Amino acid sequence: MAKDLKPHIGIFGRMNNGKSSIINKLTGQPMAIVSEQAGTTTDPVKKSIEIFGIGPVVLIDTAGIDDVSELGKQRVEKTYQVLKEIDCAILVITGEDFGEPEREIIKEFKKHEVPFLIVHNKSEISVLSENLKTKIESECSTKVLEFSALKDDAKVLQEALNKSIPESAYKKASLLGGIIKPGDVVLLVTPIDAEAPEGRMILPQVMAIRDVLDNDCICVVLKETALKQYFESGMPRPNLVVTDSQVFKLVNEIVPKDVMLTSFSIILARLRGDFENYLKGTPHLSDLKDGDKILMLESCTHEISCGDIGRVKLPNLIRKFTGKNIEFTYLSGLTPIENIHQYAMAIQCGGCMATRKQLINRTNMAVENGIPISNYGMAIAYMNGIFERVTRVFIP
Ligand SMILES: Nc1nc2c(ncn2[C@@H]2O[C@H](COP(=O)(O)OP(=O)(O)OP(=O)(O)O)[C@@H](O)[C@H]2O)c(=O)[nH]1
Ligand SMILES: [Mg+2]
Repeated sequence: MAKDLKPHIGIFGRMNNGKSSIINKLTGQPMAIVSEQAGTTTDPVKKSIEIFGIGPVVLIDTAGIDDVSELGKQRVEKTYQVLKEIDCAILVITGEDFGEPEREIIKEFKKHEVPFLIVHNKSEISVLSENLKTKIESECSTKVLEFSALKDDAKVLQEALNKSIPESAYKKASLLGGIIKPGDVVLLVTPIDAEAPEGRMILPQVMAIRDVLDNDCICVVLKETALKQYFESGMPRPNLVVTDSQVFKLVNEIVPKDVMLTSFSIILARLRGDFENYLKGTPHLSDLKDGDKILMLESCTHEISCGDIGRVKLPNLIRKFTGKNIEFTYLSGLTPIENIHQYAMAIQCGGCMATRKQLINRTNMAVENGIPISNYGMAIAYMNGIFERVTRVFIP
């Protein structure tokens, strides 16, 4: 979780522009390999560091965007992958070189909504001509910062960087943020059955308890068997009830209709992924036809828990729910999605090993092509008939 709190900053530009030197300058330590040889940095390199005036960040050094050799093309591809996980970018240029490679990457920054700053490095040799500077600044709607990794103090760059990092990069992802307020009573219904781990709670429950406390609310944790008693014995009325999906039916009956009710799977989906589009896409499960294909996007590699849900339980449930002959294709990690139009729907796993940004980028291709998306937890909630009530609290 802590990882989400650190802004991720990528550094891009042509080979030999001084990208690695700038990283070293920002960190104040020789962290990245610098050499006069073009193509020194080959793979994206992540460094978790503290920048004066900004705090802890993750800096990502990349290979040059102008490497046209066969191997170079693969490196450039990896460099472009970095765009999917950063909050902010530095584009390094030198001399009077501003052309196709720069325009191409700027187009991607814009597509991924990554704020960027342009640094003209090696400026102790030559500054950018006024003409080109004006052209770049108007074309990119951003200022060009003159800098020399060799001679200048890092401060000017740190200040510019600080302004470019969006607030969202620091924001702690909150499971219940925005729907509860300080002082609220939040009731968590956590069944303890044979599948529950010995002597402890499962991760989503622990995360929810912590989140309720972080939001300065009062947390009540009980089993479904104690729920009726809770409501009948004059205990404080909860502002929100979060339940395990397995016992939804019972909880739905006991919790008064005017009390907000949701499930652990839904709040997790909201934390990790494109929740708005999951909300819109999930009901399409009811429109599936014989022969439709569903793309299952797996972002983690735990074979046992997620694998079983995604490869066995969920497909069985979908076939049973729709009564149709549905085909499933599985894609794991960051494997590129090919021919998205062949799919009637895409369903993303819970993504507990991925960041929200990675997941959103993963499902974006489907969204852009008008393919409905859902996620494991939301699809299960929908097919269990609880979708409407557990998502109502999130619909403005
Ligand atoms: N004169 C001058 N030289 C610089 C400056 N910054 C970096 N250099 C030199 O430029 C060369 C390339 O620097 P790197 O930091 O390795 O450049 P890079 O962009 O990481 O290069 P690749 O990893 O090969 O893509 C080295 O010889 C650096 O010493 C600068 O501000 N002024
Ligand atoms: Mg380098």
